[in-house]
Amino acid sequence: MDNSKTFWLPEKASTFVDIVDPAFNLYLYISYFFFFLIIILVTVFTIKYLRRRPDQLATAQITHNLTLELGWTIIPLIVVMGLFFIGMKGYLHMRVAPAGYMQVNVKGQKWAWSFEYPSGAVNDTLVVPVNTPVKLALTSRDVLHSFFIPAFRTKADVIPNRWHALWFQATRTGVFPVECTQYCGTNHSYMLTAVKVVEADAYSEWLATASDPGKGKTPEQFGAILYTKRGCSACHSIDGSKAVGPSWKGLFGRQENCGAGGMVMVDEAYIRESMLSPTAKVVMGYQPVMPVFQGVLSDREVVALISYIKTLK
Ligand code: HEC
Ligand SMILES: [Cu+2]
Repeated sequence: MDNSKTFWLPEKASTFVDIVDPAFNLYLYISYFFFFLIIILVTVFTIKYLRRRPDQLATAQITHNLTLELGWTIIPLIVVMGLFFIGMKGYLHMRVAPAGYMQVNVKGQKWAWSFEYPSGAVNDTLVVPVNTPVKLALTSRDVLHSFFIPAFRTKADVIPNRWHALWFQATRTGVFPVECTQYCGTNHSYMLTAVKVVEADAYSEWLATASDPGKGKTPEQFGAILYTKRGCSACHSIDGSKAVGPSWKGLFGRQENCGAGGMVMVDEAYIRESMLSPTAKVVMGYQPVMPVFQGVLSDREVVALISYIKTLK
């Protein structure tokens, strides 16, 4: 099978391709048919019924024609009902995950995704085994996002205080892009990640390491991993450049102007507070947009992040 993208459709990598692509092509061909039919008729009638001389008689005014009216009501109705049936069948299939699926919880936040596995593993890309039904339960920590995997032909809105589900079964290994398709703020267009589809053994191996990411690492090394895995990198640079949030370079020991909160000396307690209740002290010149990490980061992760920030001189 040719899995590459076509002019209209992205590359193919899930079982839904067999449902979505034929339906899409059918709608497309019907649209082509009527598009060209209308263009041709408009052209032909324009030429045929053009009033060439001022004294030429206008065509008779026809006000009713029962046969025509029934025709243009009943034929489109049959076409549209057919399309509805095809669409509904595919939709129902794509909504209900088959028995024996594995579940991953997905959280959207400005402007990163985190994937939480039943084993406790947390990752910033989605890793799944090939040829296995996977159900995603999606929710958002802040605003409306949307989770779209073009190569799998599946998408769901990601809404705060609510869980949405989608499922898929990947048909081949590879790395496929994931996009956010609801405008969610400044860095919406960078809210990208990927699904990595791997063989079953590679998946078990990955899951074992991912379930214990701090294993054999110093807190500093673990913190560096969390910086990207927990999405901090979406808003904080480590090279001194200003982003949505202040850079972490030289943060530890700096005097920070927190407006009404006064001048604050950045120490372990302050960094901890910044993660767990970001609005307690908001740094001057920044918006209070940082997600709350209370109940999200474990104590060990908080310590690791603090240790990492301390190394960024
Ligand atoms: C959506 C953007 C965003 C994300 C994601 C984010 N932050 Fe922030 N962060 C901010 C902003 C904006 C500020 C400054 C305003 C404030 O103090 O709340 C800030 C402030 C901070 C501060 C205080 C910095 C200073 O100069 O005083 C720390 C520490 C911090 N964040 C840590 C983290 C950690 C750790 C993570 C990841 C687990 C993270 N942030 C994820 C936006 C973000
Ligand atoms: Cu988004």
